[in-house]
Amino acid sequence: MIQNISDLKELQQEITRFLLQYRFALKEIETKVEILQEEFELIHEYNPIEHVTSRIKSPQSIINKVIKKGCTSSLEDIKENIRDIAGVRIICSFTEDIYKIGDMLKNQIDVEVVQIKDYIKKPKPNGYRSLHLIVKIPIFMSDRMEQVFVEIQIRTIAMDFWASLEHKIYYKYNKEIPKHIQDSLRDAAQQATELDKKMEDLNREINILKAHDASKNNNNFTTELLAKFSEFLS
Ligand code: 0O2
Repeated sequence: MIQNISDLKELQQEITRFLLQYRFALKEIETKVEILQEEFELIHEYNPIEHVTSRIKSPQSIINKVIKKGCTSSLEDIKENIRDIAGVRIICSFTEDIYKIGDMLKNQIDVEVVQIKDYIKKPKPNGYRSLHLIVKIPIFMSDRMEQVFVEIQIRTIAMDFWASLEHKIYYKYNKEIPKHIQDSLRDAAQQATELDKKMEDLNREINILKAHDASKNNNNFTTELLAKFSEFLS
């Protein structure tokens, strides 16, 4: 119970320290993703990540979830039960990239995956698709180590386009959404899925053509080299 200014200051400090661990956790995950992205570009000459965003949940949104989940308002309880206070969203080019990036993060020894929600294999009834990983990572501070939960959402541009607009339009609409609107929403999600498939097929076809061209160029190069070598010997 707050009785004086010093109690208030203590509470303020406690909240600041509480939120700080999430800021540091976001930085760690962002760095991990940046490293994967750079390595991919340099080694594989391909960048599977379009862009990355991150956010700390707003205090109002945290309070809403505390009420929804019925947990107590102690910081300890909030930390244990609200696992998406720190959130990173990774937007990939193609669906297969989502699983590649997910696996790479899962394989890092300091990343403990505590929950996977695959809304791509099993979309939500409204059509929402995305891969969610709830991970726990250690954060080292001046006087202690904290294990912090981060929610990583991985999705394609089309999935993100649908989710961002749906979020804006309906997601937190508190009343029952009329059936025809729900149907249209699901239909739009289906179109986004088809677009993902189409782009993936095109990408696969172009990759086959590129590989074919590369092997033709290699063959030409070898033939030229052999011709020069026998010319040199004669
Ligand atoms: P915001 O405003 O993005 O923070 P749980 O945390 O497991 O108890 P929850 O939160 O329903 O239950 O888990 P879930 O389903 O994994 O959702 C977590 C987040 O995914 C949501 O956070 C949204 O960001 C996103 N999400 C989930 N379902 C939908 C959906 O139908 N449409 C859109 N646009 N986004 C969705 P928040 O806290 O609900 O919202």
